[in-house]
Amino acid sequence: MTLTESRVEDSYPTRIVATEGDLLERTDPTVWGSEHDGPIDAATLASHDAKGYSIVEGLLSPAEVQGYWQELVRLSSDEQLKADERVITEKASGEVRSIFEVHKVSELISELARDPRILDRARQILGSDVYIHQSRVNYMPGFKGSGFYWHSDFETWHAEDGMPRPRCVSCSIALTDNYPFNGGLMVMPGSQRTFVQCVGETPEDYYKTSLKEQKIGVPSEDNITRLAAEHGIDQFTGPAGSALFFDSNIMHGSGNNITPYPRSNIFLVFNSVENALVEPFAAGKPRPTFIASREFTPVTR
Ligand code: 6CS
Ligand code: FE
Repeated sequence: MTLTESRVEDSYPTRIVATEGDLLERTDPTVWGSEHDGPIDAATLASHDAKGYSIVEGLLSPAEVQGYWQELVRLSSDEQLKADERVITEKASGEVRSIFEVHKVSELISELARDPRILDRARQILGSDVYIHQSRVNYMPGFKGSGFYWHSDFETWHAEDGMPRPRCVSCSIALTDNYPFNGGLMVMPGSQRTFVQCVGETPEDYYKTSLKEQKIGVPSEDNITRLAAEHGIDQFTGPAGSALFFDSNIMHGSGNNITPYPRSNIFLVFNSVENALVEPFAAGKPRPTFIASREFTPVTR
């Protein structure tokens, strides 16, 4: 087998050795399915295609939110789990920041990942069967919750996990009220159509620091400024139970949370089974499977 046969084409080169990264046009659709393929109506699908995100108010009932919130409290107070490598703590306070592969840690959240209100939307947006690429809870505790700098998830998943194309969608479910002032997720609508090359090679075992604070794989301030000028910034706010579906390549970030009000979300990341991971495009070896699953079996109800 020649080298060219074994190498999947890299349409989105990143982690380059250069002084500045270029803005590359995304050569893939944002939405692969049609309004006939699931619960999302034509207008909402068209809006998601344009903006790279869509919101479902009240996806979970107050009673369901209460149940998942109690599950998050149970998980974050499980001392045995705290020693697990899937638990990421806050750099400054040591409080639980995220729990990865949470759909395998919690049966309740595993059921949520198969819930048709979520699964059928992910399938419709991606136009295929899907599997869970990554799941996590972000606690963003009050007073000490630190945010996430501007980034594209796909840039990391392409570079470090070997995700070929941005045929991947995240569903963020608010388990606490998301206000503008308690670290609400900010997105640049329409930015998913631009792939921002990042400068700097991926350090070995980078996930051990990047999940606390990402410094490599983040766009330059000039490129963030260009995208913000072109697309503006929207903020995902809404009552607990709301869900945000967002494209893997949309530029997003969140601020710190110094208010008393936690901003806790469950994230379920669905990748198309047509977009299974290969070798990393810009890292020495793949990240652990609790961050980037390599079980490509479709999620079924
Ligand atoms: O590296 C990752 O996979 C994670 N990092 C961020 C900042 N967002 C996506 C994902 O959870
Ligand atoms: Fe992210």
